[in-house]
Amino acid sequence: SLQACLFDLDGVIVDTAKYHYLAWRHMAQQLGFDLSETQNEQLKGISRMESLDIILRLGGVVLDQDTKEQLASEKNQHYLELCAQITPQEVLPGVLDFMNEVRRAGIKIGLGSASKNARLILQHLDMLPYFDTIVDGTLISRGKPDPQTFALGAADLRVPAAACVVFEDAVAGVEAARAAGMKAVGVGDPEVLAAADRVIPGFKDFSLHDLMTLFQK
Ligand code: G16
Ligand code: MG
Repeated sequence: SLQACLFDLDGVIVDTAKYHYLAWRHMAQQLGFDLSETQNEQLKGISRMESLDIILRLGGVVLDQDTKEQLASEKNQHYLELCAQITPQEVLPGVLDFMNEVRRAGIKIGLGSASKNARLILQHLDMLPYFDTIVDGTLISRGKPDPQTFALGAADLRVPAAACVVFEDAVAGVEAARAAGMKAVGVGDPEVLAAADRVIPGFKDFSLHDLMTLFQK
């Protein structure tokens, strides 16, 4: 049965995905091409440098390593400026109610984010105390869709993968959860997240009982 809930950060707990998109799009436009929202889907859950490689490929631009690192660092500075005014009010609807219910039921809570800024964002949201473990982009060597992020979270919580449910808004994240042997609940569009075991639109009015019901045959 369920022993841990592992949450992605961007797009699940808070909509920082929109800030990532703004910052990447700005960079692309400076390089002379645009980045569409559809193209941006491919970047969700993907590490910073891998995202940059995908964007440059989309724009047909080839750059040397130094220039790429410079661009990635500028994008991150722009992203952090956009994130600077994040307050606890930006926690997505229903997330805290759901997490409080999960905690009261004795189920552990973990974060599994590709972001190197995850702790900072959680701090802005006053949410650090909710987590029994935090796996972020500073701790992993293989990003999503590799299972490492979620596998590390479960190991730290000493919970078997089969007893974990992962909440993810990204295709790569759903893939990572499935590859880790966990149940994947997609948060967002069922068409985009077709590989998830179940898909919910968000946490508004979503209870632990609803989660249990989702997985009853
Ligand atoms: C997030 C975003 C990705 C972003 C990645 C790295 O992952 O979804 O778009 O590229 O983190 O972020 P940073 O540049 O802050 O290290 P997640 O897993 O929280 O959705
Ligand atoms: Mg995400």
